[in-house]
Amino acid sequence: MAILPIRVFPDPVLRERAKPVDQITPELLRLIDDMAETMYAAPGVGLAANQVGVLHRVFIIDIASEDEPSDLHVFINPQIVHREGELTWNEGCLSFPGVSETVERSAKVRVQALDRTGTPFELEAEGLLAVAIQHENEHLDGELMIDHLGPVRRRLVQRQLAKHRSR
Ligand code: GNR
Ligand code: NI
Repeated sequence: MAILPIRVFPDPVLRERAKPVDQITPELLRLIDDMAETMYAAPGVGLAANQVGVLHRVFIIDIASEDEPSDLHVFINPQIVHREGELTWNEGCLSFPGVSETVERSAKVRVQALDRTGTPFELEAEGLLAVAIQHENEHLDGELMIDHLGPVRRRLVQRQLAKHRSR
């Protein structure tokens, strides 16, 4: 396994749309393992393939806290098929180091995807898991946390990023 470099805004690959996976190959499984190692090392609660420069529709999430056993969810070709309610959450993103911003999301989502064996599953999520699913799913469409912010907050994020870079 390997820790992959995480692409940071404004890397153009973060604005690309990832392509559906049509076959689960050993290379894809290796990518998923490397993404997991990268996410745990960061550490982060989720990671989308775009963030390591690969344009496949794959993301992973683990929202288990440090004192709990790891609980890795792998989503291949995910689709959010139902949304309910609204919430706001203070989000971070590994592609925006040093930044956290409050974002409005759906409170509950139902998502369909394939797991790492290619088996379809459906998951209903709320709270942080629901937020992470929406955040990661947007990465696959080239959408980012800052797209949810108004112009003032967005400017502030640019400044925080610049500050973080020169630290
Ligand atoms: O590590 C992460 N934490 C997080 C916190 C609140 C909402 C979303 C996230 S996702 C983020 C990792 C990341 O950038 N995934 O794309
Ligand atoms: Ni992110």
